[in-house]
Amino acid sequence: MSEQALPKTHNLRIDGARLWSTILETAAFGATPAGGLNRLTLSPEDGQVRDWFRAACEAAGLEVRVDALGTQYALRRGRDMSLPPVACGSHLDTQPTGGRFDGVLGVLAGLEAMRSLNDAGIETEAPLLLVNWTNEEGSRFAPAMMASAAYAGEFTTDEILAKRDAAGITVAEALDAIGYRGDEPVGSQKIGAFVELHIEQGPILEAEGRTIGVVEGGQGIAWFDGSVTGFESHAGTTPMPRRRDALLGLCEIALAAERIALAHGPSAVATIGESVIGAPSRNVVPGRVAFSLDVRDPKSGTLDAVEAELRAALGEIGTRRRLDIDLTRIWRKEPVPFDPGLVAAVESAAESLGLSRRRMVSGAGHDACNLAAKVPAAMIFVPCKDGVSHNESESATQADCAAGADVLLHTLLTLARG
Ligand code: HGY
Ligand code: MN
Ligand code: MN
Ligand code: MN
Repeated sequence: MSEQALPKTHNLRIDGARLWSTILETAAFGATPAGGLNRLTLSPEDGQVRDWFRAACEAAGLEVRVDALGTQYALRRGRDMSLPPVACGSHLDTQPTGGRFDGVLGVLAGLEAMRSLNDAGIETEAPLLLVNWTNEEGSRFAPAMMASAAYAGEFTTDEILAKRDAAGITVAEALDAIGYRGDEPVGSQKIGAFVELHIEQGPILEAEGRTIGVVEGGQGIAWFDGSVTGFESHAGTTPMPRRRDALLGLCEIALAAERIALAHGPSAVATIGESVIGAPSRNVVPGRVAFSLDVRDPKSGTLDAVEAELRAALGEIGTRRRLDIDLTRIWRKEPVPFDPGLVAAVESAAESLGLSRRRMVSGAGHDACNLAAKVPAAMIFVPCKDGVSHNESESATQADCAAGADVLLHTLLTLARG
């Protein structure tokens, strides 16, 4: 296409230094001494970053609304307000040992795209929308991607408001505590399409020296709550063969989960991320243990097979060790394909920017994986150092963040006809 035929936005780029400074500025809310973030959903720190986000959006001329689960929607008007907005965004909540980029990059790159359009005086045909989804991480309140799941109709608002954290606090109480229980009904905000920029949280892009991941979908996820019940007894007087040690039972369960995931490798993964001994005491043989289990694979059939094989293993462990073992599935997210048209729009944006790229499936869950059930959705990945995430050392380069934000900007321009 000749230069004069190119759309006037062809050479538009975001301001990478400004994007980077917002990432550093918001990293102050919930900063940990190790340089990461501990900004659990609906915590005071989450409230602070939400306040920052609202002020920054309003300063950029966006109209900010909040729904009944605290999700923030920042609208940039378009020429034709009868069209459903083209949306971007992600989440600002983090894991307890989280990093500065997981979720944050998608939200702040969306803000940077809006600011860059303002600077260039560009108005799009369709309105644009920037979203900060409540509780993507699922660390404090299960399941993960909770608010976008409610938006997509997987849960009712009341079901989510009643969820409790480990301290027994409900989502409703936590929202009220930070003043983010909005009046907009969940799902009332129209969205015509949703594009989420995110760090890959895995090693592929970095290993292949590529800048952009054109994400075709998300893998399946199954979450379980488990318990092992044995018998508390004296650590000094109970002979080893007579013990019904719940913790040793859990150790065997963990090793069985690893063995079964490896047998369905290389894609299947299984993680016991939480375990609690009931009434812990250094001189009592543990009688009760509670644990969580996270199983993932790109194929539903493999999720089923891993669960079935694990249940068989638990039966054998329980019989041999005289333990009662319960495993309850509390959440299942099927593998989800993104919209081929949107995936192609992401790919051609990356191509027009001359960025190295490859198609891939997301190993992590994302809000886009829920939106995809309701509207066309797609994702853009950029590399993170050593593929590390959900770790305080998580890091990405300013150049890669800027490249991802440029792909987001040009994908939004294509979809909203800037
Ligand atoms: O669990 C996930 O995949 C997401 O990071 N919350
Ligand atoms: Mn995330
Ligand atoms: Mn995460
Ligand atoms: Mn996400």
